[in-house]
Amino acid sequence: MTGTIKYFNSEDAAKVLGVNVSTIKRWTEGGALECIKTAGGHRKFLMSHLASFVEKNRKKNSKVNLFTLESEQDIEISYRILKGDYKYLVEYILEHSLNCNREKVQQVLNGLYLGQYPLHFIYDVIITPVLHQIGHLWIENKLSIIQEHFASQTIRDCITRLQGIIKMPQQVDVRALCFAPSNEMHDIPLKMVDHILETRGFAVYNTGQNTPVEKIGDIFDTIAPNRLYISSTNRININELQSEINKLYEIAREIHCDVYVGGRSFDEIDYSHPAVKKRLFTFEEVYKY
Ligand code: B12
Repeated sequence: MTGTIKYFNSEDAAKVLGVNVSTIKRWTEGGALECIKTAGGHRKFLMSHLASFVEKNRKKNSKVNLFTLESEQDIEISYRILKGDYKYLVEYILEHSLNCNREKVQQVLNGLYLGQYPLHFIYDVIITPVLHQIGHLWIENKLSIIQEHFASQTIRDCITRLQGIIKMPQQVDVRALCFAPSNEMHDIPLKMVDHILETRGFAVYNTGQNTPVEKIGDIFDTIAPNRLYISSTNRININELQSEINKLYEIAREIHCDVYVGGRSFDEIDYSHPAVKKRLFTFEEVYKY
């Protein structure tokens, strides 16, 4: 895991340790932080130099910008986040979600958010590719069904916990109902939609997995949502699904509620209804529209 990085320069070391380059220089000159000097006089750092500094100087290191650095691997992750090495981070999350290692997955997600990446970006560029990878591995019989469940549950938990550290804006007067129809167990995309809408200041009502449509009229009366987000991935019984979704479109139209749809079922499900504003394909679009 640590094999590919050979050296950090002073700027990298400063970013990883959360200090200025001048502080890095001072620490190296004072001998507190080891380094290698190149023939041209530049400082180069090995991961082990930063790790042993962190180990010996926990107090000095209190201003770290992403998370507490306690091991070489923490430094590596912090560095990859700062460099935007998404391919590495996707692989890392995949590996640790398959092992149900929530702590490691959470560290990366929190680190990305604290590193100023927008939530929709984290979902589009990191989480979605991880979930797609899990799908590929499963199709290729490289994962057991249990491993697939382990991984998706770990991710589900970690995105929920990430939501706990997100700074919420002031509420605006928009009520959004997030809905997953009957037989729909894929609720991770809907959760991510829900989280993004919260960051827009909307009041969000999420029905969660597998929601029958019959009683939905009551909810529309009580909440009077301005927006309805329908998420559908599973298309086992397409006719039943279409008729459920048609009911939702109709109820929404009656109360002038705008409908947004998302998920791969809409490759087959008709969404050319006057209530439907848009089919959304990315989490960035959920943030934008
Ligand atoms: C995790 C997972 C599960 C988990 C779900 C856990 C959970 N709580 O969500 C479990 C194990 C329960 C599961 C079960 C099943 N699954 Co599954 N699952 C997946 C997996 C690996 C990831 C799904 C996911 O979250 N993707 C991430 C989302 C964000 O990506 P996306 O779906 O491409 O969506 C994009 C956009 O459409 C948009 N979007 C998606 N939804 C929404 C919603 C809104 C409102 C908006 C605005 C946008 C939006 O965001 C994404 C960004 O590009 C996929 C593989 C894959 N390629 O996705 C299979 C996959 C979806 N599953 C599949 C299947 C077949 C099943 C089962 C039938 C398996 C079985 N035989 O039991 C069951 C069905 C259960 C049911 N009744 O729903 C198939 C679906 C094929 C199809 N033709 O529909 C897939 C594609 C795997 C495969 N390649 O065969 N699954």
